[in-house]
Order: sequence, then structure tokens, then C-alpha cells
Amino acid sequence: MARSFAQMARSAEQGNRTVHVPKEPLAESPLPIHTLGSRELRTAAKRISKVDEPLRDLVRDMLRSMYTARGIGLAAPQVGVHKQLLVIDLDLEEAATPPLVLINPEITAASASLNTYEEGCLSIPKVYLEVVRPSTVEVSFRDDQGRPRRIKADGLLARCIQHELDHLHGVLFVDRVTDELSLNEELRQHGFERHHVESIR
Ligand code: GNR
Ligand code: NI
Repeated sequence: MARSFAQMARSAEQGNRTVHVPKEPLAESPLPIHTLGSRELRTAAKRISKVDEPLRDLVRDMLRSMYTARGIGLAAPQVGVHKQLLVIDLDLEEAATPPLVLINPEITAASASLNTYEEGCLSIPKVYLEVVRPSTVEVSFRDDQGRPRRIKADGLLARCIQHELDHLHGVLFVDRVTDELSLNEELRQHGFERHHVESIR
């Protein structure tokens, strides 16, 4: 969708900066990442009505937190913010590759073909389990300037987008694991107890 001259002039006046932060990890995460058992992860996110500088400040802090934790994605509810916002960067080692910022993302189409991938989550440290999901998805969202966008994703990007979208609805990848025995074993091995398991199902 084209932006009007007035909109562009307003952006210029306000000096809308695109979000850009170094990818190097910091000594400490700017925002604390909630882990399995926290109600924050089970609270649905609300639509964002205005993409402004305070929101972009939050995006920068989420990016810094993601880079510090060495994750490839981070959804706002993971840092206790219940807004429909997520960040993704599949290329942590390449400074020139910009991250993706998705505001109010919606999956508009998903392939009938499925694939299996071993997922992990910054909110469930060290737990890795196979999850089956659609191989490709189409997503509509707004970018960090509030512009409407649409992408078709496959491979790891499609996987990551679906994982992050789930977070916005209070859904965690362990909810989608079908092998119950592996799930319980893997959770146990990484310090999660029965009451954590029960709180998620
Ligand atoms: O860093 C992450 N890696 C990952 C691997 C496979 C599938 C999904 C992901 S996302 C995850 C970061 C995270 O927890 N995002 O919510
Ligand atoms: Ni996650």
C-alpha cells in the first residue's frame, strides 16, 4: 500500500528511525525472558494500534534480548509484554542481514504439506523436541514503520514464524509435541517438574 506524501512528511519530521541494534550479546538481557511455568507465557497478546517511537524502543530491547540469548526469534509475551509483536533473525552471525519485525502478524495461508523439525524455545531452556507443522505459510503483518506487508515463508523461516505466532496466543511448542513420553522425559531432564507439565496441558 502506498503512503501519502503527508504520511511520509510526518515520518520525516518525527525522524522515524528504523530499528537497528548490534547483534553482539550483552552482559545481561535488557528484558527478562519468562520460562515455562510462568503465566505470562499463557496470556494472549493484544493487537497494536499505533506503531510509534515507544513501540520501536520496545522492539530494540527485544532484539537486544534475543541477540543476548542467541535465539532466532522472540515474541513479546516471552518478555511479559502482551502485544502482538515478534522479532526474528535467522542470521545471527551476519551483521548486514536485518532482522524481521512483525507487528499484528496473521497467517493467511498454510500448506497442506507438513514437516517435522526439532524445536527449542528460549522460554524452555535446553529442551528440544520434534514438532510437526505446515511446511510453508503466508503471513500478513505491519513492519516497524507501520507499513502493511505480506511474505511467503518456507524452511526455517516458516517454522520460526509459526513458533512465534503461537507465543502470541499463549501456545508453546511443547503443546504441539505428540510424543508424550519423550516430552515428559525431556522436560524432566532439564529441570522442569510435573507441575510445570500439568500447567501447560
Ligand atoms: O531460538 C529459537 N530456536 C528455534 C528453533 C527451532 C524452532 C523454533 C525456534 S524459536 C527459538 C527462540 C524462541 O523461543 N522464540 O520464541
Ligand atoms: Ni519460543
